[in-house]
Amino acid sequence: MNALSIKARFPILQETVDGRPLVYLDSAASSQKPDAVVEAMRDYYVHDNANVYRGVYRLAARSTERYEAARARVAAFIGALPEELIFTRGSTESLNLVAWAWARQRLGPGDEILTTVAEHHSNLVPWQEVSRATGAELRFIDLTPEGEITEAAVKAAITPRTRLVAVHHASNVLGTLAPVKAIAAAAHRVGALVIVDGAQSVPHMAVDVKDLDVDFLAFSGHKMLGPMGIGGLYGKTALLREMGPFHTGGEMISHVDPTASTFKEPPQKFEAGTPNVAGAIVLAEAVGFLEEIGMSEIEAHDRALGEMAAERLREIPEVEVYGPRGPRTGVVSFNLEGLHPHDLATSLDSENIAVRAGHHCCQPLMHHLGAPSTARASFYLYNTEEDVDRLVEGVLAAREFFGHVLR
Ligand code: C6P
Repeated sequence: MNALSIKARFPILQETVDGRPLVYLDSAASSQKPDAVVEAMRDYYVHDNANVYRGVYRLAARSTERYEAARARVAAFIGALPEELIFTRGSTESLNLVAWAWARQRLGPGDEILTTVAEHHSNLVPWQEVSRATGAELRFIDLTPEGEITEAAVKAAITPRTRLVAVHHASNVLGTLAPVKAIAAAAHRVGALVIVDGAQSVPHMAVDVKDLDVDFLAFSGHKMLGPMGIGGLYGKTALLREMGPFHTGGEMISHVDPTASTFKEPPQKFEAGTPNVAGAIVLAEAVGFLEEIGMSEIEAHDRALGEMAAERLREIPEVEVYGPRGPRTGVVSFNLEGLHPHDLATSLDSENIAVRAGHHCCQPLMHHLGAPSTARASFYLYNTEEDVDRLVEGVLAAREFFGHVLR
């Protein structure tokens, strides 16, 4: 995989500030977009724009066909059937859909929801609210001190009362991977469902929902080269069929009387109102781009850069790198002793290096790690070893500049 030639296909990464190119190390927050994706957006609005399902004219039919073709392509990317993929605004909406349309309808006192303190707030707060509304108890799988989920801890936490297990696939703070397949098997043994937050895995590795045997999987298009405002929820057909709707309104109904309605089959049952047609079509284009490069190549590339950055940063005595050594996605969280991560990120920005700093929407995990906040570098297919060099040089320059504070 030639990251340099891939980088050349991302217009924003060709721009310079003070003659220096941007080193973009915040893909976990949102990825950059290749030319083909930017063009696909324009192409849809120039040639095919019309609302879907509603019109009988040819333009509307074309738009509908492209929307459904996009569904089939994105579904295939995660090993799903088209009818098992609901287009949503992203991971947050997908997780909330399950919280409202499944959990709030099915759970009650005596039931348990199992999750971890390493979840992004989007995969924690909805379950807190479900617990408050239904009386189901929210329980936590023990993490290792470094923030990992082990199979043993999962087995110890699951009880006959567990009805739902909600876990991340890849951590947005540590880049660690959860043993999702084993979690699903353990949950299914007690009749519980598993919802996986795939926001940080689907963009970076081949994810096959059938192989993992998860019941629901949430992901975001904007983290995988697609546009903002589009993402997906995979759900097993039988579950989607028996669930009631989330939002209600146009095009999700089959018949409406003044006082009651019947609903379409999934996925339309869960897509009320005008969907993000352009977003879905452009996301399919992004999926094509990722497939062209190859997900196993992308996974190996991101992991190699993440591990290289972690090792090089660990060599700086004043730097603490969080999380265990070993397999990770291309995400590295770290701190420079004596310096607030916001100051570190601002210093890196002055070198045209973009990293995120803060709690990364994971306050309970920060508490677990004993760090109120961290700086985070996240790598993707367009990053190069030179980007790692620039990051390490930037951290050394910050150490130099703030030396009086650190000493
Ligand atoms: N994490 C980050 O910088 P949305 O915003 O709905 O596309 O994704 C939410 C979300 C859910 N789960 C995980 C594991 C995530 O990482 C995110 C988004 C970004 O880490 C923005 S907070």
